[in-house]
Amino acid sequence: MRSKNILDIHPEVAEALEAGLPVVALESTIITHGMPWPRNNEMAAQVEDLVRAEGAVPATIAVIDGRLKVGLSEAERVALAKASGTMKLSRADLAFALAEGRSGGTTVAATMIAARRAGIAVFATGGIGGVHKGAETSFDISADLDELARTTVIVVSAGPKAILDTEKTLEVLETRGVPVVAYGTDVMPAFWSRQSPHKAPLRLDTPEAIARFQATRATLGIEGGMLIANPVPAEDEISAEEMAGYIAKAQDDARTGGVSGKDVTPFLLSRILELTDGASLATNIALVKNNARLAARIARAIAAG
Ligand code: PSU
Ligand code: MN
Repeated sequence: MRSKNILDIHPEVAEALEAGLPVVALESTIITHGMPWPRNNEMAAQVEDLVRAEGAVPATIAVIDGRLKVGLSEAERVALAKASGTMKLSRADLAFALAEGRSGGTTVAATMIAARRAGIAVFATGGIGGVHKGAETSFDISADLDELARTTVIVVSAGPKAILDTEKTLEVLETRGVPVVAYGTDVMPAFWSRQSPHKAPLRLDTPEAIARFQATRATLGIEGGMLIANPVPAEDEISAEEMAGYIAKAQDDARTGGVSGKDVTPFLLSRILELTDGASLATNIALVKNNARLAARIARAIAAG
């Protein structure tokens, strides 16, 4: 699966993969488009440290000057976090950025493609993209959902972002055969909040059980990813009722401003940050850390398995 000429695998990551040690992939659209400087860089550094503290090697994935990086040096991470005009890369344009020598943050979809190629089984993010509210007219459905259906990587998230239509997102995932596993709860979490109104399709309570489930799928010859929905810690959550008002206002502003395509998610996230006076960003950072911790434990369970 590994192809050294297209991937720039950081030596620390390459050694860990060679030795069968636990590795956790991390995305970079959250750095380039999801959070403002310098919090994005602080978050990325803290998440990497946390993965190390849990006994796994972090591999932040991004495209820098046409090279697909699996694991960044500190200087590369800082430059990416500071840069403006970087692309937001998904399945459609990952290869474009490589062919054209561009730089960009990789979304969940593009990070999964690179992780799979590198031989990394587990990936931590904040929230996946999904079916947007109003998708029945806008057709705005994230490529993350199709990627989950086809690429065998375990994705640890805090549930679909609450700016999405959770019910429709769950329907699409079910149709495409993607297992959605809530961690330690029967209820689907909703990113900034621990609870959505929806029951989780599946529930597991330990990293070992998640590793066993994915191994059993592989034994059956079932390809594709799995979505783990890990609720944000109680002390960091913002209640769904409180978020609903901010989300509706941000969506209104997006509509009025004619925001479309790949700009929708970054616009909504930054507008919600303003409306909540920064509280949504603190919660976003807390939930990414929480997901990185669980991803490291799953990677360890797989490596031990
Ligand atoms: N989660 C966050 N912040 C983000 C994203 C997720 O907390 O910025 C990014 C992810 O990279 C995800 C992308 O893949 O948003 C989805 O974008 P879209 O809806 O355009 O597919
Ligand atoms: Mn979209």
